[in-house]
Amino acid sequence: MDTSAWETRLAKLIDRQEQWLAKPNAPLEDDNGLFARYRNRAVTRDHVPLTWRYDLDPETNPFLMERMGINSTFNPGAIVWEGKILLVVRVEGYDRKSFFAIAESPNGVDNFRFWPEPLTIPVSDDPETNVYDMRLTKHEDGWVYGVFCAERKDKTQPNDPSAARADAGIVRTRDLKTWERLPDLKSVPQQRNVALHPEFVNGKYALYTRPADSFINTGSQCGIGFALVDSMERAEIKEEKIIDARVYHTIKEVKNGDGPAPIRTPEGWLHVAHGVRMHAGGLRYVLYAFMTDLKDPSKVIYTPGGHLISALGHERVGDTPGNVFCAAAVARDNGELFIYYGSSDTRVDVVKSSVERMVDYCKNTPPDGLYSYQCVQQRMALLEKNRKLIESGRVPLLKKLR
Ligand code: BGC
Ligand code: BMA
Repeated sequence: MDTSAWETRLAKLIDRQEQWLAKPNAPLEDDNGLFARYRNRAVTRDHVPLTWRYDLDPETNPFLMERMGINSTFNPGAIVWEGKILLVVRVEGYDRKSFFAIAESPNGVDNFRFWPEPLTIPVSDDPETNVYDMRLTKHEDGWVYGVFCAERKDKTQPNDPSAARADAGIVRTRDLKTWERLPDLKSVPQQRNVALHPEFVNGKYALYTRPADSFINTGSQCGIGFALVDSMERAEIKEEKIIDARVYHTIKEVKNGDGPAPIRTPEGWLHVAHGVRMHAGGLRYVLYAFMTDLKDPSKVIYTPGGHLISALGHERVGDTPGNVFCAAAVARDNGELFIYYGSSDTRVDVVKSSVERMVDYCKNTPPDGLYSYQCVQQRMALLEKNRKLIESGRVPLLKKLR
């Protein structure tokens, strides 16, 4: 073992990571009036501490090789905590198993640093093979809940190694350090993408659900559901109603699922969800927004048409090219709103908007016209309105357009 070469390599690894973590982030200029993307990714696998990946003993790791690599960091849940923004990141090892780890940033856009250890949340009596995509909810009952997908091999189909079942795992904490595991959500259909509403509804806990007949296909089940449960300690879905259905030839034809717990705004609950369609290249995941009524959160009031965010540029590159997926959005007291999303199941990206802008977007963007004919009519209406404005001369700069 060449001690000086080993140490030089270690020094380089440490320096390189520190530089990466400390890199300031900045919004890009070319925003769309609704949100701004950022120059750098928020969290990548290179953010993961070296101590989780390398055996740092020169005796047992003379080549200083990365024995236990991290493949990706994505689909976080988020919370504002003591003035900082914390993400519970889905961290996936080279072994394809995910686990959760908290990354903390003072401003929500850069300097995300993982806490010293990953979360070691207790497994249930029937241990899941994989856990992922945790939605965090600061509930009015005083607990912080995490609802995530707990995936197990489907033991009724022993001869098919791909047969699996998705259920909603539930944990809760008061300090984000000690996590109590509660029984999984009891549900006849499979459940992935479940989020807990932050307030009681008619004295009960309210869940946004995503029932599915099988592991990949939702089958006869039709979209984002809403269910009331008496307790989170024995949560069981007895009845769920679909509040946001899948629709033919839209961004949510094949599947959809709610993202983070909705954000309270003066004009309704703001949701960021994902919609999926199928095409020759596979499943395509995009993000969309909708709002529900403040008094009755199961009542959808605004449905801006089309996607809010689809993968662009570097976001298109990764393990599942072209997909974006969201389980995290936070609003700060000053009205700033950050949306965190996994791009191509590879890293965490962030955009900045505001509650005011998102509400304006939801209220004033026409819903999907559903037919090409209607969609071109919507566009013609816009064009006509603009034409009249140009002719009126009210906005002199518009003379440049025809
Ligand atoms: C993967 C998820 C994926 C799901 C359905 C799971 O095994 O870990 O990322 O969403 O399968 O395709
Ligand atoms: C799903 C999700 C995500 C993932 C997405 C795209 O079904 O649960 O974990 O980001 O597929 O692959």
